Amino acid sequence: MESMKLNAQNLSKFEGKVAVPTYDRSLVKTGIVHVGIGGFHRAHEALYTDQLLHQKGNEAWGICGVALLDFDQKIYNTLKDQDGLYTLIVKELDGSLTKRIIGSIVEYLFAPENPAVVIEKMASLDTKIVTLTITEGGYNYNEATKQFDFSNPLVQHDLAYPLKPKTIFGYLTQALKLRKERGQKGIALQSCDNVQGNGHMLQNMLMSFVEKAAPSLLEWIQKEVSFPNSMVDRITPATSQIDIINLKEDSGIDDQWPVVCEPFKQWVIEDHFVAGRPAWEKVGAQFVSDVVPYEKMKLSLLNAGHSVLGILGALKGYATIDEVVGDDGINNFLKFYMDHEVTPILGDLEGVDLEKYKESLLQRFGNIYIKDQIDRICSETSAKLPIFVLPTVNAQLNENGPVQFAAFVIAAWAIYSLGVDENGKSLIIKDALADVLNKKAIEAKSDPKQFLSIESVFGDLKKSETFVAAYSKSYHDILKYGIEKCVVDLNDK
Ligand code: CS2
Repeated sequence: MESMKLNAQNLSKFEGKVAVPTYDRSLVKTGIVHVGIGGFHRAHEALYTDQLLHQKGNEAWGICGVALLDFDQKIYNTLKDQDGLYTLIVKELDGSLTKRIIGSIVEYLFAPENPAVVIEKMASLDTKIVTLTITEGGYNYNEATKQFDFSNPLVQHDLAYPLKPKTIFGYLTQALKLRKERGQKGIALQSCDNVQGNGHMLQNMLMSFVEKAAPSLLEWIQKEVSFPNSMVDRITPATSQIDIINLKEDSGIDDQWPVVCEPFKQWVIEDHFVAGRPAWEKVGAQFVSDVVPYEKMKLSLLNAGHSVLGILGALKGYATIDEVVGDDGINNFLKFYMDHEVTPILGDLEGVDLEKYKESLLQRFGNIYIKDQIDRICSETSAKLPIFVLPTVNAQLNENGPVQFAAFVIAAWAIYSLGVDENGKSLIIKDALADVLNKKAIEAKSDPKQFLSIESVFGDLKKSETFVAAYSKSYHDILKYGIEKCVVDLNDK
């Protein structure tokens, strides 16, 4: 099929082929500044907002997408080139594709190019919410000290050059400072990351930074700014070249960076927006008074489940999550982990059928059309496990409960961090702590406990004799017998 470049001018030509924004984008104002315009945001918040913009009266809620890191230049360039437009491709369970061009990102900024413009945008009168997807590691929280990590060189930079910040904390501080100086009202800062109590985490980390950077601002923030917690969910694998080519050939859309995702989506939000908010409930978001139990369930079952499949699967040489779900040994291992180690610590969740939830997760993970990359799942594991798995371990240890399966996963991660799978193929470790992980993984070969001594990841877990015993046994067993035999043995116990 003949293809045409995706941009505002060509938009009407795609009508009829796929769903397109039918609202007048030129009337939409930026009410939300969003930082982190990767695939997940574009499959989730930007979609909810696009759906809402189709209903009259919501023109105040367009999104300005901010690329914060140098690394994000490519996505910024693409959005700029395509007037903020992109295609969202939902890979349905039966293999069919539902495509939709999303129009809610009406402005886009590349922060490293011009930090002052981003600060002004966040401080603008029209902006009512700053939302964030800055990843688990973006909160700059140190598991060992349980504090904001001031030793981070980027944080040091922001303290030295406040008007040219590099971290989200530097940006927010400057923007809030301007708002205060101009006598404006506060705004809501909403984290959309996979972090337990993500709003609280954002608040605590920001306040720690402000205490050093601009202490006179603390009181104003306490009074004027809100930090709603939220639970976000939609599996969004990295877009492949094949997705791009198929879109061009099948629908004639020449989109440099479409987003692909699963059909399921969920957004549970605490209704705590000091400057107003979009009526996202009209398009399926749930507003609740306490989101923490939902987050706990999602992080410790879905995200942890991903990490379990990812780490064990990577060692066995699999490339995608659905392949691992097809491996009976690992699949049963995950079920055991969920049932025996996670479920007991979740307690009763009102209105949630946990058994159904776990079943639905296995179905979602097994979607053969998604082809979610193990590489994506295993990237930045050092920031993920402290959120996804360690709270479960700590809760179980407090109750003298079982930690065998979690210990096995961590032992597998120590071996994974050597950078070679069980077939002798190298594994590329994408992790901010890659060097430390590798160094400790090498030391662990003669003394497995060494891996647990990375305090910024494990805190004082190495002090638990129960955990260390289970972990060390798993470590030796995996090296001796391999994942396949070990998971079967564990499942049989
Ligand atoms: C994944 C998440 O990054 C990960 O390890 O578990 O990106 C997951 O796909 C999303 O949180 C799903 O909502």
